[in-house]
Amino acid sequence: SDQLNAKRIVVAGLGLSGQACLRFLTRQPVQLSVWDTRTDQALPEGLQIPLVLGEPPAGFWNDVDMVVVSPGLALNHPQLQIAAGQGVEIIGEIELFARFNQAPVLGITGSNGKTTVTLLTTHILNAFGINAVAAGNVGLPALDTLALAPEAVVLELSSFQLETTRSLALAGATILNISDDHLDRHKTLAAYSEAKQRIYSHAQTALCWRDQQLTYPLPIMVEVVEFGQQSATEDFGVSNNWITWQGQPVVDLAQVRLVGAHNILNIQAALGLAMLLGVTPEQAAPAVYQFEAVAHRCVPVSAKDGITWIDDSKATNAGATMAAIEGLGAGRTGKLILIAGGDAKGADLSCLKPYFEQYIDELVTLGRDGELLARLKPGAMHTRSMAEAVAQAHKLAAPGDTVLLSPACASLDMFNNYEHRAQVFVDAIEKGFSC
Ligand code: UMA
Ligand code: ADP
Repeated sequence: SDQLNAKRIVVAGLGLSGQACLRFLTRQPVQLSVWDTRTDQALPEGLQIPLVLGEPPAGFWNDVDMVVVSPGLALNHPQLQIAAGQGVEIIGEIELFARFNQAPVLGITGSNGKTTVTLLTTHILNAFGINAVAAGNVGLPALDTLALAPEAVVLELSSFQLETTRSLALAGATILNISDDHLDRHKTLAAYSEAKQRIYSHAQTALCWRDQQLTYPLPIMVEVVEFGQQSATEDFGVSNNWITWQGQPVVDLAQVRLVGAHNILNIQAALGLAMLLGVTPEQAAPAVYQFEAVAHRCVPVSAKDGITWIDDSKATNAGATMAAIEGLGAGRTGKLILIAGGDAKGADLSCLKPYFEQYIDELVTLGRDGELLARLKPGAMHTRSMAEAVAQAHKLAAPGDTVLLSPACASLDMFNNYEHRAQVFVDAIEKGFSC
C-alpha cells in the first residue's frame, strides 16, 4: 500500500463504487474527502471526513493528489477538467482495485451480454470448485472483493469504468460485441469503442467475435481466441447444433436453457474465459446446461390469457432488442407483439426498422423516444404509460401469441431503473387490462 502513502485523495461520487472506495481508503494511510455533484447525499453512518456537495469551493483541487471518480460522472465534467488541468491524477474504482488485487481476473465488456457472460463464467468456475466471484458493473464493487480473497474475480466492465482504468492485468478479456450505446456520454462510436479497447491493454488472452472486427485488440499483441456461430475447425464454432472447440463438439445446444442465437456467442465467450483458469469446455458443459437466464433478459414472466409475456427490460439499446426480436421472431408460430421505447440516449434507432418489418407483427411504444420509434413501423401505436401499453398489447394479442417488452432504450425517463420498469410491466399484466 506504499503507493497511497500520504496521498490527499478525493472520492468523487457517493454511489456504490464511491462507498466501496471509502470502505477501502479509510483503512489506508491517506487524507480523504468526498465530493458529489448532487446536494442530497450523505456520508455513510459513522464516517467523519470532509464532504462537499454540489459546486466545490474555489481552489478545492489545489492540495489534491488524486481523485477516484465514479463511473456515473463524466470525465468532461468542468470540475474534473479543472482537476486534470492542475495535474490531479484521475482514476476510477477499478484502477484502485487493480493496484491492490492479487487474484487472477477475467474481464468482460461489450454493448450486450456482459452480465450474462459474467454470471455464466462465474457459475462454470464455481461448479468446477474454483472460488470465483462476479464483480464490477454487475453490482458488487470490485474493491469489495479484496476482503473476500477469492481464487478468481470475474469482472464486468462498463465503458465508463474502462475509461479511468490503466493498469488492470487480466488473465483473459473479451469485448463481446459493439453496438450504439451510451452515445450521450461517449459522443461517437469510435470513442466508445476506444474505451472498450482498453480492456486488452494488459490482457494475456483476448476472446473475440469473428463477425465483428471491433471486438479484436488493436494492434493485436495478445493471444486471440475466436468465437462465432459458423462452423470452424479452430477455436469456437457451431456445428450440428453443438458448440465446438477445435472442431470437436463440446456443448449440446439442445440441452441449454438460455434462448436466442446471441446466447450461443455468450456461452462460447464464457467457455473461453473459464478455460483460461483451467476448466476445459467439456468439463464446463454440465454447468452450462444448468444455467438459467438472468432476470429481465428475455425471460417469460406470465402466461396470462394464453399469451406468453416476456420481460427483456434490460434491453436498453437497439443491439439488445435486435437480438431478442431475431431470437424470438425466427421460429415464432403466433404473432410477436413488441412493447418498446424510453430514453434512446442519443442513439439512432432506425437500424431497428428491418427487424420490425421482418419479425414484429404489432408495435406498441412508450416513453420519451417512443413516438420516434413508432414512426419506424406503419400502424404502430404510441402510449403514455406502461399500463396503457400492456392493455394495448393485450387487445392485439390472441392465445398463442407473444408479447415482448424489449425497449431498446433506457428506462430513466419513466422509471427508477430497468428492474422497476419490469415490475410495472408485470404488475400491469397481473392486475388486468383496463387503463
Ligand atoms: N451521480 C451524480 N453525481 C455524482 C456521482 C454520481 O449525479 O457526483 C449520478 C450518476 O450520474 C448516476 C448515479 O449518480 O446517475 C449513479 O452513478 P454512480 O457513479 O454513483 O454509480 P454507482 O452507484 O457507483 O454504481 C456504479 C455503476 N453505475 C454506473 O456506472 C452509472 C453500476 O452499474 C455498478 O453496478 C456499480 O458501480 C458497481 O461497480 C450500473 C449501471 O447502470 C448497473 N451501469 C451502466 C450500464 O450497465 O449500462 C454503465
Ligand atoms: P449487459 O450486462 O451487457 O447489459 P445482459 O446480459 O444484461 O448484458 O443483457 C442485456 C440485454 O442484451 C438483454 O436484453 C439480452 O437479451 C441482450 N443480449 C444478451 N447477450 C447479447 C448478445 N451477445 N448480443 C446482443 N444482445 C444480447
